Amino acid sequence: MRYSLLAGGKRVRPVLCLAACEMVGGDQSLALPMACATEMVHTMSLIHDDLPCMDDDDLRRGLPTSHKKYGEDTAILAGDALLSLSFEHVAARTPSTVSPDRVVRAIAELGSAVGSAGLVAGQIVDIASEGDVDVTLEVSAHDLEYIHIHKTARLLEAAVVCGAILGGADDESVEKVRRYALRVGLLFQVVDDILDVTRSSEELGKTAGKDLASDKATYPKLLGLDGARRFAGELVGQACEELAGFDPVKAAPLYHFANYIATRQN
Ligand code: GRG
Repeated sequence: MRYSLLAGGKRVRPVLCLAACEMVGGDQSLALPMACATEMVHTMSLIHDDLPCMDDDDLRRGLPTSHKKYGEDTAILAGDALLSLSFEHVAARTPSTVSPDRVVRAIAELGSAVGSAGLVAGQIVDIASEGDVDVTLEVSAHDLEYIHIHKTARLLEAAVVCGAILGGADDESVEKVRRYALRVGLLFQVVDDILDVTRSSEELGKTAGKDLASDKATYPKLLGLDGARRFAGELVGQACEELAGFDPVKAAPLYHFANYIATRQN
């Protein structure tokens, strides 16, 4: 559990959680256990995603994957234990100044982002659509968005929404940050797809990268590189619109985060 959790990574989900808590006027200590929990859930999903029965990856965050280092049995159990600890940590460690009602709402948000309407749903559809060459462009774009919303955006959404709930946000503000996070989550993946193409083009010294050549559905493949870039621009604009009603100084971290995701180079 420690090996994978403390291996590094960008810590995007905890940072978003704390930034949302502060944006709505809460002290970041109120959301710190939840911020840690989102990273535990994320890390366990990476451990399971890397297993031989899933993506079968050897490296993660620059180190041998959990199953390469400790064996498949231990890796599965480390993931299970991290998932369990994430919920225990929020329930046991959230400061008692946060009302039990808010803690329970936040726990329900996190649970929904993980299960059959969240990460697991995205992974199932991803596995089912692998190598599916018969899908039309329209269906494929729909599937692609479904996979990204569930595999990536839902947990980012939960991080931001839980930060806001624990920070004391009213219902309207919670829904605004939810829409912000969904746009940013999708943006994260669109930019990932664009970078896959541009990076591999540079590496190969060619105009078409490996993702344009592979069977895997990606945004540049479905919309073209310029279309994917336009889509990314629309998403960042829509995400930032949702922040318009908040104190601009307190909203600055979330505003800049969306722009960072849109312009990141790695
Ligand atoms: C959640 C019960 C449960 C099971 C797991 C395997 C699985 C079901 C889901 C796969 C989820 C997955 C691996 C999604 C990819 C998400 C993603 C964008 C990963 C990369 O995130 P970064 O870039 O990584 O934030 P770092 O290493 O920086 O944290």
